[in-house]
Amino acid sequence: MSRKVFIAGADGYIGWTLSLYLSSRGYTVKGIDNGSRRRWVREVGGNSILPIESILHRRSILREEYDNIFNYMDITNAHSISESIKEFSPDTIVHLGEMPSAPYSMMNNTKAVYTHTNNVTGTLNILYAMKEHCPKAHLVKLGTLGEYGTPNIAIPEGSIEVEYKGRKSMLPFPKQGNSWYHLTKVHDTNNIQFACKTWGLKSTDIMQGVVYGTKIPEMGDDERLHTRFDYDQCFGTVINRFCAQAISRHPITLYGTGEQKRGFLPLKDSMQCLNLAIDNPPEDEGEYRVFNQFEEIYTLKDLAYMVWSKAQELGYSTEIINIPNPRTEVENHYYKPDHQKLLDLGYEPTTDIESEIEGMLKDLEPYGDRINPKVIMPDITWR
Ligand code: USQ
Repeated sequence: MSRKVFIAGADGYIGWTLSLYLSSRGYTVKGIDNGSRRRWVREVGGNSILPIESILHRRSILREEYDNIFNYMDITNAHSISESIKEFSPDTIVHLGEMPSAPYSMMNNTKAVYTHTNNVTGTLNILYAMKEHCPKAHLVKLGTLGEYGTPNIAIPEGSIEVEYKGRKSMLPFPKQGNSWYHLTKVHDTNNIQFACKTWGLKSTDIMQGVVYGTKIPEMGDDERLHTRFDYDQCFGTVINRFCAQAISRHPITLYGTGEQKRGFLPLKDSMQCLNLAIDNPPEDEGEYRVFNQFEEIYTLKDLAYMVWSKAQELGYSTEIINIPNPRTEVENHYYKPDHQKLLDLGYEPTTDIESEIEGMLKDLEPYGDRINPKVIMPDITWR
């Protein structure tokens, strides 16, 4: 099925990968990005371990190889977004264009306000552009499993039946985001639900877990197609960081006891799931639905051990250290989000995480000297 897909945030870890994934499958893609991820990472002293092309080169790749579009654009500029969406007239909008780091948002007052302004404004601009120019399109919005926090009950995909004082109602599951960043996603969720109800828009809010991985098969060994791979305390997600630490023989940094549980999925599964959401839009006008998107739940200490032992096998000797948790988060907790809807649509999970980790270590190996050990230890705290 070929669709016209507008991707906001097409230069990011997931955005660039999705642009290639859909382009190689014949979708008509228009990506937009203003390169802010590159600036945020530079600002915190980080860099992508895998070398990546400039936005200009990425633009040429999409145009010359797939006849697709990649424009430089700031999502907080309402006029530009509106005109761009009007001109392209997409049937799907995938919104990945947000500041994605919890620690970055917790740095100080300025960063908290910036994160809220950037994320909430961008989503509102997209909602207004959809209302004006493509009200029948489907918004696939990247939310996060972190919107729910870690409640002591199972987490449904969307609503929960509540009985109170003898009456029952289906209500949105309570959100307890654990950083200013996670809370911006909660605000987006409320705004999107309101827009669907009020204007009849259709949306899938993806509550995605922590993504890991260096590449997808569509990238092959072509360096020009690399997506970024961050490892600093703000923009490196936990498995990616553990692999970078192992490669540079830095101790693997478990925050607190490491008993924390999270939902994880490899980058290629994230692509498969987003593709399923795109190909299977909600049927009804005004429909807002939630997918919990992850493959499996792991404790952090099990992951640290998996990375440590694969690294040992490959000749990288390192150690696992427990450091005082810089975040305020529950460490020993129940965690059971439902995740049936994507499986019902045909999602086939990658189940061999250890092979994935081995592949990541091997992919990173040639670029190990690009790692700056000074940006690995965390110094941003929640308190
Ligand atoms: N952690 C460590 N050691 C590290 C880094 C992190 O133990 O060196 C721990 C954290 O304390 C946390 C867990 O690993 O308990 C996950 O941390 P993370 O930085 O990988 O993930 P998080 O801050 O939750 O955010 C990431 C993405 C975000 C996405 C979210 C999905 O940056 O954009 O929304 O994963 S979820 O975690 O399910 O909310």
